[in-house]
Amino acid sequence: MSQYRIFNDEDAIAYVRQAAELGPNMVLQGEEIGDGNLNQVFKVCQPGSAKGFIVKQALPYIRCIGETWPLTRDRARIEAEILLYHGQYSPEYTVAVLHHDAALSAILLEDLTDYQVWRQALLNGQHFADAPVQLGTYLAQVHVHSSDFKLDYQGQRAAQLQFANPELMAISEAVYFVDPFCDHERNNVAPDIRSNAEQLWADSALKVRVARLKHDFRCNGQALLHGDLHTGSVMVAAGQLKVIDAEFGGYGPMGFDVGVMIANLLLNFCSQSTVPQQLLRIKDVQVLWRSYKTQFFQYASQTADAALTEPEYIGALLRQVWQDALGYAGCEMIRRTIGVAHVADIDNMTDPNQKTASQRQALALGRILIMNADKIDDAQLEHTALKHSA
Ligand code: SR1
Ligand code: MG
Ligand code: MG
Ligand code: MG
Repeated sequence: MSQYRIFNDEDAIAYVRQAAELGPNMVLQGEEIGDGNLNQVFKVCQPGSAKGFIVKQALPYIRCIGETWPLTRDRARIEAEILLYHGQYSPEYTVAVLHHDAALSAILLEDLTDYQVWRQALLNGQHFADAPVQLGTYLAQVHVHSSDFKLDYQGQRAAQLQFANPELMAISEAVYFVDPFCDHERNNVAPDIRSNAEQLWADSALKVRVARLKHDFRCNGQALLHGDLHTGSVMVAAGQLKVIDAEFGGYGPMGFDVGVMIANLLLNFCSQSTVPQQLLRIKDVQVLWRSYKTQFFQYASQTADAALTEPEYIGALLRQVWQDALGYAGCEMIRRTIGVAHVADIDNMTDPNQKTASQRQALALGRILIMNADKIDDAQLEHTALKHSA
Protein backbone atom coordinates (compact mmCIF):
# COMPACT_ATOMS: atom_id res chain seq x y z
CA MET A 1 0.00 0.00 0.00
CA SER A 2 2.78 2.42 -0.87
CA GLN A 3 1.04 4.36 -3.69
CA TYR A 4 -0.40 7.67 -2.45
CA ARG A 5 -4.14 8.05 -2.57
CA ILE A 6 -6.49 10.17 -0.54
CA PHE A 7 -7.63 7.79 2.18
CA ASN A 8 -11.23 6.76 2.70
CA ASP A 9 -12.23 4.93 5.89
CA GLU A 10 -11.20 1.54 4.46
CA ASP A 11 -7.77 2.84 3.39
CA ALA A 12 -7.18 4.21 6.89
CA ILE A 13 -8.11 0.83 8.39
CA ALA A 14 -5.74 -0.98 5.99
CA TYR A 15 -2.90 1.42 6.90
CA VAL A 16 -3.45 0.86 10.63
CA ARG A 17 -3.60 -2.91 10.17
CA GLN A 18 -0.25 -2.88 8.39
CA ALA A 19 1.52 -0.16 10.41
CA ALA A 20 0.46 -1.48 13.82
CA GLU A 21 0.87 -5.13 12.71
CA LEU A 22 -2.63 -6.08 13.83
CA GLY A 23 -3.12 -9.11 11.62
CA PRO A 24 -5.84 -9.89 9.08
CA ASN A 25 -8.45 -11.23 11.48
CA MET A 26 -8.86 -8.31 13.83
CA VAL A 27 -12.15 -6.53 13.12
CA LEU A 28 -11.58 -2.77 12.81
CA GLN A 29 -13.78 0.20 12.11
CA GLY A 30 -12.70 3.65 11.03
CA GLU A 31 -14.13 7.09 10.51
CA GLU A 32 -12.86 10.51 9.51
CA ILE A 33 -12.97 12.81 12.53
CA GLY A 34 -10.80 15.74 11.40
CA ASP A 35 -11.92 19.32 11.87
CA GLY A 36 -8.59 21.03 11.29
CA ASN A 37 -7.64 23.39 8.50
CA LEU A 38 -5.14 21.18 6.67
CA ASN A 39 -5.42 17.40 6.87
CA GLN A 40 -7.62 14.33 7.10
CA VAL A 41 -7.76 12.61 10.50
CA PHE A 42 -9.21 9.14 11.05
CA LYS A 43 -9.93 7.20 14.19
CA VAL A 44 -9.56 3.43 13.77
CA CYS A 45 -10.48 0.98 16.54
CA GLN A 46 -12.11 -2.34 17.30
CA PRO A 47 -15.93 -2.16 17.42
CA GLY A 48 -17.04 -1.32 20.97
CA SER A 49 -13.60 -0.10 21.95
CA ALA A 50 -13.27 3.58 22.90
CA LYS A 51 -9.55 3.70 22.22
CA GLY A 52 -7.67 2.72 19.08
CA PHE A 53 -5.35 4.61 16.75
CA ILE A 54 -5.30 7.97 15.04
CA VAL A 55 -4.27 8.31 11.39
CA LYS A 56 -3.38 11.74 10.10
CA GLN A 57 -2.99 12.08 6.34
CA ALA A 58 -1.80 15.12 4.42
CA LEU A 59 -3.80 16.08 1.34
CA PRO A 60 -2.03 17.65 -1.67
CA TYR A 61 -3.80 20.93 -0.82
CA ILE A 62 -5.08 22.89 2.18
CA ARG A 63 -8.26 21.17 3.26
CA CYS A 64 -10.14 24.28 4.44
CA ILE A 65 -9.39 26.13 1.18
CA GLY A 66 -9.51 23.31 -1.36
CA GLU A 67 -7.48 22.37 -4.44
CA THR A 68 -6.95 26.03 -5.33
CA TRP A 69 -4.25 26.20 -2.61
CA PRO A 70 -1.91 23.23 -3.30
CA LEU A 71 0.46 22.27 -0.50
CA THR A 72 3.29 19.77 -0.23
CA ARG A 73 2.33 16.38 1.18
CA ASP A 74 5.86 16.17 2.54
CA ARG A 75 4.49 18.08 5.54
CA ALA A 76 3.42 14.71 6.97
CA ARG A 77 7.00 13.43 6.98
CA ILE A 78 8.28 16.70 8.43
CA GLU A 79 5.63 16.66 11.15
CA ALA A 80 6.40 13.04 12.08
CA GLU A 81 10.13 13.81 12.31
CA ILE A 82 9.53 16.91 14.44
CA LEU A 83 7.22 15.04 16.81
CA LEU A 84 9.77 12.24 17.12
CA TYR A 85 12.54 14.74 17.82
CA HIS A 86 10.49 16.68 20.36
CA GLY A 87 9.37 13.37 21.85
CA GLN A 88 12.98 12.49 22.66
CA TYR A 89 13.25 15.50 24.96
CA SER A 90 9.67 15.88 26.10
CA PRO A 91 8.15 12.38 25.95
CA GLU A 92 5.61 13.17 28.64
CA TYR A 93 4.12 16.08 26.73
CA THR A 94 4.49 15.10 23.06
CA VAL A 95 1.97 12.87 21.29
CA ALA A 96 3.58 9.52 20.40
CA VAL A 97 4.27 8.80 16.72
CA LEU A 98 3.83 5.03 16.28
CA HIS A 99 4.62 4.86 12.55
CA HIS A 100 4.85 7.10 9.54
CA ASP A 101 4.83 6.49 5.81
CA ALA A 102 6.31 9.21 3.60
CA ALA A 103 4.80 7.81 0.37
CA LEU A 104 1.27 7.75 1.82
CA SER A 105 1.85 11.05 3.68
CA ALA A 106 0.35 9.29 6.68
CA ILE A 107 1.20 9.26 10.37
CA LEU A 108 -0.02 6.73 12.94
CA LEU A 109 -0.46 8.44 16.29
CA GLU A 110 -1.47 7.37 19.76
CA ASP A 111 -5.19 7.87 20.36
CA LEU A 112 -5.76 10.60 22.93
CA THR A 113 -9.42 9.71 23.43
CA ASP A 114 -9.12 10.26 27.19
CA TYR A 115 -8.03 13.84 26.54
CA GLN A 116 -9.88 16.89 25.26
CA VAL A 117 -8.72 19.77 23.14
CA TRP A 118 -7.62 22.56 25.51
CA ARG A 119 -9.44 25.22 23.47
CA GLN A 120 -12.69 23.27 23.85
CA ALA A 121 -12.10 22.84 27.58
CA LEU A 122 -11.60 26.60 27.89
CA LEU A 123 -14.78 27.19 25.88
CA ASN A 124 -16.60 24.89 28.31
CA GLY A 125 -15.33 26.99 31.21
CA GLN A 126 -13.04 24.23 32.50
CA HIS A 127 -9.76 25.19 34.11
CA PHE A 128 -6.76 22.88 33.78
CA ALA A 129 -4.44 24.52 36.29
CA ASP A 130 -1.50 22.20 35.50
CA ALA A 131 -1.57 22.88 31.76
CA PRO A 132 0.46 26.14 31.76
CA VAL A 133 3.16 24.60 33.99
CA GLN A 134 3.34 21.54 31.74
CA LEU A 135 3.44 23.62 28.57
CA GLY A 136 6.22 25.79 29.96
CA THR A 137 8.20 22.65 30.69
CA TYR A 138 7.50 21.19 27.24
CA LEU A 139 8.63 24.39 25.50
CA ALA A 140 11.79 24.66 27.57
CA GLN A 141 12.63 21.02 26.90
CA VAL A 142 12.19 21.17 23.13
CA HIS A 143 13.70 24.63 22.71
CA VAL A 144 16.84 24.15 24.77
CA HIS A 145 17.56 20.68 23.41
CA SER A 146 17.36 21.79 19.78
CA SER A 147 19.37 24.98 20.37
CA ASP A 148 23.05 25.88 20.59
CA PHE A 149 22.90 25.05 24.31
CA LYS A 150 22.81 21.35 23.36
CA LEU A 151 23.95 21.11 19.72
CA ASP A 152 27.34 22.08 18.37
CA TYR A 153 27.65 24.26 15.29
CA GLN A 154 27.48 21.43 12.77
CA GLY A 155 24.77 19.61 14.69
CA GLN A 156 22.48 22.63 14.76
CA ARG A 157 23.06 23.44 11.08
CA ALA A 158 22.28 19.81 10.21
CA ALA A 159 19.07 19.97 12.24
CA GLN A 160 18.08 23.23 10.56
CA LEU A 161 18.42 21.44 7.21
CA GLN A 162 16.71 18.24 8.33
CA PHE A 163 13.68 20.13 9.59
CA ALA A 164 13.54 22.73 6.82
CA ASN A 165 9.85 23.32 6.19
CA PRO A 166 9.79 26.12 3.61
CA GLU A 167 6.27 25.71 2.26
CA LEU A 168 4.51 25.62 5.61
CA MET A 169 6.68 28.30 7.20
CA ALA A 170 6.10 30.54 4.18
CA ILE A 171 2.37 30.21 4.85
CA SER A 172 2.95 31.21 8.46
CA GLU A 173 5.02 34.18 7.35
CA ALA A 174 2.19 35.30 5.06
CA VAL A 175 -0.71 34.74 7.46
CA TYR A 176 1.01 36.22 10.55
CA PHE A 177 3.03 39.13 9.20
CA VAL A 178 1.75 40.10 5.76
CA ASP A 179 -1.99 39.55 5.19
CA PRO A 180 -3.32 40.99 8.49
CA PHE A 181 -1.38 44.22 8.04
CA CYS A 182 -2.81 45.07 4.62
CA ASP A 183 -6.14 44.78 2.84
CA HIS A 184 -5.41 41.27 1.57
CA GLU A 185 -8.04 39.19 -0.22
CA ARG A 186 -7.37 36.23 2.11
CA ASN A 187 -8.40 38.28 5.15
CA ASN A 188 -11.71 37.73 6.89
CA VAL A 189 -12.68 41.09 8.40
CA ALA A 190 -16.11 41.45 10.01
CA PRO A 191 -17.84 44.62 8.69
CA ASP A 192 -18.18 46.06 12.23
CA ILE A 193 -14.41 46.06 12.78
CA ARG A 194 -13.35 47.08 9.27
CA SER A 195 -12.50 50.60 10.43
CA ASN A 196 -10.34 49.15 13.23
CA ALA A 197 -8.52 46.99 10.68
CA GLU A 198 -8.02 49.99 8.42
CA GLN A 199 -6.39 51.86 11.31
CA LEU A 200 -3.88 49.03 11.68
CA TRP A 201 -3.19 48.98 7.94
CA ALA A 202 -2.34 52.71 8.12
CA ASP A 203 -0.13 52.39 11.21
CA SER A 204 3.46 52.81 9.97
CA ALA A 205 5.08 52.44 13.40
CA LEU A 206 3.26 49.14 13.89
CA LYS A 207 4.35 47.88 10.48
CA VAL A 208 7.99 48.65 11.32
CA ARG A 209 7.73 46.43 14.41
CA VAL A 210 5.98 43.68 12.45
CA ALA A 211 8.64 43.82 9.72
CA ARG A 212 11.27 43.10 12.38
CA LEU A 213 9.26 40.20 13.80
CA LYS A 214 8.83 38.80 10.28
CA HIS A 215 12.57 39.12 9.63
CA ASP A 216 13.41 37.27 12.84
CA PHE A 217 10.82 34.57 12.13
CA ARG A 218 12.64 33.82 8.89
CA CYS A 219 16.26 34.47 9.90
CA ASN A 220 16.61 33.72 13.61
CA GLY A 221 16.75 29.90 13.65
CA GLN A 222 17.27 29.49 17.39
CA ALA A 223 15.40 26.25 18.06
CA LEU A 224 13.13 23.62 16.52
CA LEU A 225 9.73 25.20 17.00
CA HIS A 226 6.36 23.52 17.17
CA GLY A 227 5.28 26.36 14.89
CA ASP A 228 1.51 26.40 15.55
CA LEU A 229 1.16 26.16 19.32
CA HIS A 230 -2.38 27.40 19.86
CA THR A 231 -4.81 25.93 22.38
CA GLY A 232 -6.21 23.65 19.64
CA SER A 233 -2.79 21.97 19.37
CA VAL A 234 -2.85 20.95 23.04
CA MET A 235 -4.77 18.00 24.49
CA VAL A 236 -5.51 17.99 28.21
CA ALA A 237 -6.74 15.48 30.77
CA ALA A 238 -6.62 15.49 34.58
CA GLY A 239 -2.96 16.25 35.37
CA GLN A 240 -1.88 15.34 31.82
CA LEU A 241 -1.07 17.20 28.63
CA LYS A 242 0.01 16.25 25.11
CA VAL A 243 1.05 18.57 22.31
CA ILE A 244 -0.11 17.56 18.80
CA ASP A 245 -0.10 19.02 15.26
CA ALA A 246 3.49 20.09 14.58
CA GLU A 247 3.25 20.38 10.78
CA PHE A 248 4.17 24.08 10.82
CA GLY A 249 7.35 23.36 12.78
CA GLY A 250 10.89 24.24 11.82
CA TYR A 251 13.80 26.31 13.10
CA GLY A 252 12.84 29.82 14.23
CA PRO A 253 12.84 32.21 17.19
CA MET A 254 11.89 30.62 20.52
CA GLY A 255 9.62 33.55 21.32
CA PHE A 256 7.35 32.56 18.44
CA ASP A 257 6.05 29.38 20.14
CA VAL A 258 5.77 31.11 23.51
CA GLY A 259 4.02 34.10 21.98
CA VAL A 260 1.49 32.11 19.94
CA MET A 261 0.42 30.26 23.08
CA ILE A 262 0.22 33.47 25.12
CA ALA A 263 -1.92 35.03 22.37
CA ASN A 264 -4.38 32.16 22.36
CA LEU A 265 -4.83 32.45 26.12
CA LEU A 266 -5.32 36.20 25.68
CA LEU A 267 -7.83 35.65 22.86
CA ASN A 268 -9.79 33.52 25.32
CA PHE A 269 -9.32 36.34 27.87
CA CYS A 270 -10.92 38.73 25.35
CA SER A 271 -13.93 36.42 25.00
CA GLN A 272 -14.60 36.31 28.76
CA SER A 273 -17.28 38.50 30.31
CA THR A 274 -16.32 38.17 33.98
CA VAL A 275 -13.23 39.46 35.74
CA PRO A 276 -12.51 36.17 37.60
CA GLN A 277 -12.43 34.26 34.28
CA GLN A 278 -10.25 36.96 32.73
CA LEU A 279 -7.85 36.80 35.67
CA LEU A 280 -7.59 33.02 35.32
CA ARG A 281 -6.34 33.43 31.75
CA ILE A 282 -3.79 36.10 32.76
CA LYS A 283 -2.59 33.79 35.51
CA ASP A 284 -2.28 30.97 32.95
CA VAL A 285 0.01 33.21 30.88
CA GLN A 286 2.12 34.18 33.88
CA VAL A 287 2.42 30.58 35.10
CA LEU A 288 3.35 29.40 31.60
CA TRP A 289 6.10 32.00 31.30
CA ARG A 290 7.49 31.41 34.79
CA SER A 291 7.52 27.65 34.21
CA TYR A 292 9.30 28.14 30.87
CA LYS A 293 11.84 30.52 32.38
CA THR A 294 12.65 28.26 35.33
CA GLN A 295 12.96 25.10 33.27
CA PHE A 296 14.84 26.84 30.48
CA PHE A 297 17.38 28.15 32.97
CA GLN A 298 17.87 24.71 34.42
CA TYR A 299 18.34 22.91 31.08
CA ALA A 300 20.43 25.69 29.55
CA SER A 301 22.74 25.81 32.59
CA GLN A 302 23.64 22.17 31.91
CA THR A 303 25.16 23.06 28.53
CA ALA A 304 28.48 21.58 27.49
CA ASP A 305 29.32 24.79 25.62
CA ALA A 306 31.66 26.72 27.91
CA ALA A 307 30.83 29.98 26.10
CA LEU A 308 27.17 29.87 27.09
CA THR A 309 27.23 29.01 30.79
CA GLU A 310 27.16 32.50 32.36
CA PRO A 311 23.83 32.89 34.21
CA GLU A 312 23.77 36.55 33.16
CA TYR A 313 23.83 35.49 29.49
CA ILE A 314 20.97 33.02 29.94
CA GLY A 315 18.98 35.66 31.82
CA ALA A 316 19.50 38.24 29.04
CA LEU A 317 18.51 35.68 26.40
CA LEU A 318 15.31 34.90 28.30
CA ARG A 319 14.45 38.61 28.52
CA GLN A 320 14.79 38.78 24.74
CA VAL A 321 12.64 35.65 24.31
CA TRP A 322 9.92 37.32 26.43
CA GLN A 323 10.04 40.49 24.31
CA ASP A 324 9.91 38.45 21.12
CA ALA A 325 7.03 36.43 22.57
CA LEU A 326 4.96 39.56 23.25
CA GLY A 327 5.53 40.76 19.68
CA TYR A 328 4.53 37.41 18.20
CA ALA A 329 1.58 37.24 20.58
CA GLY A 330 0.38 40.58 19.22
CA CYS A 331 0.65 39.32 15.61
CA GLU A 332 -1.26 36.13 16.49
CA MET A 333 -4.04 38.11 18.21
CA ILE A 334 -4.41 40.38 15.20
CA ARG A 335 -4.24 37.65 12.57
CA ARG A 336 -6.77 35.45 14.44
CA THR A 337 -9.17 38.43 14.43
CA ILE A 338 -8.90 39.76 10.87
CA GLY A 339 -6.81 37.15 9.02
CA VAL A 340 -7.79 33.97 7.18
CA ALA A 341 -8.00 31.68 10.24
CA HIS A 342 -9.90 32.79 13.33
CA VAL A 343 -10.41 31.16 16.75
CA ALA A 344 -13.63 29.70 18.11
CA ASP A 345 -13.20 31.54 21.42
CA ILE A 346 -14.33 34.76 19.75
CA ASP A 347 -15.93 33.55 16.50
CA ASN A 348 -18.46 31.42 18.40
CA MET A 349 -19.62 34.22 20.70
CA THR A 350 -23.38 34.50 20.31
CA ASP A 351 -24.02 38.12 21.36
CA PRO A 352 -23.01 40.22 18.31
CA ASN A 353 -22.21 43.34 20.36
CA GLN A 354 -20.03 41.45 22.81
CA LYS A 355 -18.32 39.68 19.92
CA THR A 356 -17.48 42.96 18.21
CA ALA A 357 -16.20 44.36 21.52
CA SER A 358 -13.99 41.27 22.00
CA GLN A 359 -12.63 41.55 18.44
CA ARG A 360 -11.78 45.23 19.00
CA GLN A 361 -10.16 44.33 22.31
CA ALA A 362 -8.05 41.62 20.63
CA LEU A 363 -6.86 44.06 17.96
CA ALA A 364 -6.08 46.80 20.51
CA LEU A 365 -4.28 44.45 22.89
CA GLY A 366 -2.39 42.83 20.02
CA ARG A 367 -1.15 46.23 18.89
CA ILE A 368 -0.15 47.23 22.44
CA LEU A 369 1.87 44.04 22.84
CA ILE A 370 3.73 44.61 19.58
CA MET A 371 4.43 48.28 20.29
CA ASN A 372 5.37 47.86 23.97
CA ALA A 373 7.04 44.45 24.01
CA ASP A 374 10.15 45.98 25.57
CA LYS A 375 8.20 47.69 28.37
CA ILE A 376 5.79 45.04 29.66
CA ASP A 377 6.98 42.35 32.05
CA ASP A 378 4.94 39.32 33.04
CA ALA A 379 3.70 40.95 36.25
CA GLN A 380 2.47 44.03 34.34
CA LEU A 381 0.55 41.94 31.82
CA GLU A 382 -2.52 41.85 34.06
CA HIS A 383 -2.68 45.64 34.23
CA THR A 384 -2.07 46.01 30.47
CA ALA A 385 -4.70 43.45 29.53
CA LEU A 386 -7.39 44.67 31.93
CA LYS A 387 -6.84 48.27 30.81
CA HIS A 388 -7.83 47.15 27.32
CA SER A 389 -10.82 45.14 28.48
CA ALA A 390 -14.10 45.62 26.67
C1 SR1 B 1 -4.27 28.75 5.70
S1 SR1 B 1 -3.66 27.92 7.05
C2 SR1 B 1 -4.15 28.86 8.40
C3 SR1 B 1 -3.83 28.31 9.72
O1 SR1 B 1 -4.33 27.03 9.97
C4 SR1 B 1 -3.47 26.34 10.85
O2 SR1 B 1 -4.15 25.88 11.94
C5 SR1 B 1 -2.37 27.29 11.20
O3 SR1 B 1 -2.64 28.01 12.38
C6 SR1 B 1 -2.37 28.19 10.02
O4 SR1 B 1 -1.76 29.40 10.25
MG1 MG C 1 -17.06 8.72 6.74
MG1 MG D 1 -5.96 20.20 14.96
MG1 MG E 1 -2.86 22.63 13.40
